[in-house]
Amino acid sequence: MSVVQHTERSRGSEAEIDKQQKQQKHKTACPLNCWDVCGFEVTTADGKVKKVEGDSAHPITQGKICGKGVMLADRANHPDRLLYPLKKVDGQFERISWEQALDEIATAMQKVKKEYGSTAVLHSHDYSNGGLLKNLDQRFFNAYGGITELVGSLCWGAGIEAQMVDFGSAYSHDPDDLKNSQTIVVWGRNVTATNMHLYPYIQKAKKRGAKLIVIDPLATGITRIADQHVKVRPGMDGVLALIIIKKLVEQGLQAEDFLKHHTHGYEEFLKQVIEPLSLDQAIEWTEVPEEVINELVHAFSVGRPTCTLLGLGLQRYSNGGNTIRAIDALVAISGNIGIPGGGANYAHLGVGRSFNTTALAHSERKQAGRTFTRMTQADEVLEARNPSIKMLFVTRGNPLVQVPDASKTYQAFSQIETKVVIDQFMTDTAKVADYVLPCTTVFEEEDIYYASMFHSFVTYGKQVVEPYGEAKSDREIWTLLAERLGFGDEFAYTVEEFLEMGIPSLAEQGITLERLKQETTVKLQLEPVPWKDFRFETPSGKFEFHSIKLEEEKREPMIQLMLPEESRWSRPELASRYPYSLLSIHPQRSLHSQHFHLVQALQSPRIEVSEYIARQEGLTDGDQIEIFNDRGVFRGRVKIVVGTHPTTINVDEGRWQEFGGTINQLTPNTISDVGLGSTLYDCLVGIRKLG
Ligand SMILES: Nc1nc2c(c(=O)[nH]1)N[C@H]1C(S)=C(S)[C@@H](COP(=O)(O)OP(=O)(O)OC[C@H]3O[C@@H](n4cnc5c(=O)[nH]c(N)nc54)[C@H](O)[C@@H]3O)O[C@H]1N2
Ligand SMILES: Nc1nc2c(c(=O)[nH]1)N[C@H]1C(S)=C(S)[C@@H](COP(=O)(O)OP(=O)(O)OC[C@H]3O[C@@H](n4cnc5c(=O)[nH]c(N)nc54)[C@H](O)[C@@H]3O)O[C@H]1N2
Ligand code: SF4
Ligand SMILES: [Mo]
Repeated sequence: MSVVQHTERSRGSEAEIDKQQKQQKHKTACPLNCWDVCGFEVTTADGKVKKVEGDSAHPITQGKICGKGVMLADRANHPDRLLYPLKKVDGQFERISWEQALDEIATAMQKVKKEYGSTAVLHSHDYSNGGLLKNLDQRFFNAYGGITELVGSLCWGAGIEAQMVDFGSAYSHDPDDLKNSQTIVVWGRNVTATNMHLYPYIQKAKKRGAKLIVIDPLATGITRIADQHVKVRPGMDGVLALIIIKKLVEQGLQAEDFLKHHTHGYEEFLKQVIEPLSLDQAIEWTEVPEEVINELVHAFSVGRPTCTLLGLGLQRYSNGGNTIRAIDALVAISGNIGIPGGGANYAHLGVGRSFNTTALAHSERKQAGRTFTRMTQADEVLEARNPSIKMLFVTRGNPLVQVPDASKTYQAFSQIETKVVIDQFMTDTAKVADYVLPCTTVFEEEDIYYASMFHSFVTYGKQVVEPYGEAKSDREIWTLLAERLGFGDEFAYTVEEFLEMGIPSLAEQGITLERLKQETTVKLQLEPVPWKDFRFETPSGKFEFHSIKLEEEKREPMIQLMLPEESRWSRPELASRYPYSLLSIHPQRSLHSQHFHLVQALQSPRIEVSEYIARQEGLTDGDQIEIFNDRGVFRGRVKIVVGTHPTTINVDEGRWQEFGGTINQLTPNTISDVGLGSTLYDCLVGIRKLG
């Protein structure tokens, strides 16, 4: 070996050693708005994130995460990542300094407040990052004087209120409790795509002999392993639940004792809602044959304990609240409430409620206020007077892609004088802004991740790398703006002090910030079998078929048999023009719009049609078509899918303009029956083949 070679070799291995020394592993959490809130193990080197893996010590994650979590490293390191503040000048974005950006934004806010009042500012946000400190946006706007805020939810609004009305709150069983179920009903939850860590629990239960029924118009990963796939017509699940109840009661299979002692309005419910419903009518509406309805009666009664795992898709309809109420009623009447292995598992509010977010929001500082709903924000911006909306902040959201009736949102936002977007990428929403401020990713900030809808673990996430470029955390941006606006004292706290502010109620469970930092992932003490004492949080203390809360609010108190707004029976004329139901479910490989630029396979628009539709319209795979209704049009290539409801189409949501545009050009921006929920899937469309 020559001398040169030798020195090169040793230099190489020194570099290797150097590199390995610099390589470090850290624990943090997935910030994405997902059921699972995984624990991460992150490898860093040279101040960059190198790799994201699942934390093997996290009891739910068990070392496995989905591709969206893995790709967060690519998102952080992406060449298109925003790293400097930008200002639009003559239609083009120019790099400016933070000083300039913050000074100009603060000046504009002062001017707006003085001339029009603080409610001339709108904050349009969603929940794309599940960190506790993300609630500081509210603190900022409250201290500013109170603005126009968004209420309601594109996501789960109708179902949450439905469960509040029926039970007094929304709690789920611990995932481990699935070991006690004889039957599992996955009702509109796309387990393998959206909630992958539920899958092994279901597999285990199946191996043990539990029966799996999936009720979903589409064929998904979980329908593949189901013993029974019920392809209900979209929006008709409430009718399905009611007809199962009718048969169950006719056969005397109801939980008599529970109904007698722990429910309110049962007899009235039977008389008003169940008795008038005919089997033939229910079969026509749901398209579920009688034999299958009989099997479902069996599954909820003889097949007990029956665990119902509700998804959120089935309540994004104009009748969504009553759909969830009808399913809650079925679970209650069949005696599956408060027992191990049972439950109407929709959400898990216990987790969020364990945190003191109101202390972080500091609402006492608010002097004025106005609310728009998330669904109707565009209409309300267009109609707003005294004051009209002069300034817009968008954070933790991409409303131009994710909010229904997208062309209206575009129109409304475009007319607002000053628009500020805080994001990591130049999204479709950022493109219409006047100022775009670059924010850090999960790896560049410290927080506690707590927002699971599925399990009760919370994870402390430390900062594992310095902010990239000039990116700043949302907290820091609010702090710097607050200082300029004269309420810097509201933000004169360290990250640690803010985190402490949000967790005092955890102390009762022996959970302190110190413990969270030490153990990273800690389980909250939540009841694994909710309602086991049959003491409900409703006004009557009982499960309410007839809601006292709704009655007091002068709204319809009884569970209603309701059909979706856009159906052949509700709007025959509309249905004659637009014969197909359009779903726009969550993409498997992207968290809404966040991963489209990272996955090439996602970038060409795809319209999934059933074999029946393909025959009706003379379509073959790859044909270029457009789907349309009165609100808009969407173009893409046909993909024929098997095993789905015959007249249902799906186009995954989240698509950027440059990859074919959002499906929300077609969706309605109306509000659900109960709760302020969206009606995104209550949508009829027609098909046109392109030349
Ligand atoms: N990969 C991935 N995972 C995600 C997300 C993501 O964007 N991508 N988003 C996260 C968020 S914010 C949420 S809210 C959750 C949502 O989690 P899910 O509720 O599981 O997901 P959705 O895509 O909203 O819809 C779920 C299912 O509802 C079905 N469905 C639609 N209409 C009906 C109906 O009328 N009846 C019945 N029975 N079923 C119906 C759809 O066919 C679909 O299979 O997922 C989270 N996880
Ligand atoms: N057609 C149709 N539309 C839907 C749905 C559907 O099923 N069909 N689902 C609805 C549902 S369930 C939901 S939850 C909504 C989701 O709607 P959004 O939350 O608006 O969707 P995302 O694509 O996740 O956009 C989040 C944006 O926040 C940015 N971001 C990420 N982390 C941070 C951060 O820490 N700070 C700041 N400032 N920004 C950050 C991301 O880069 C991204 O651009 O969409 C709804 N829209
Ligand atoms: S998106 Fe969900 S499943 Fe994927 S890593 Fe994050 S929390 Fe886990
Ligand atoms: Mo959501």
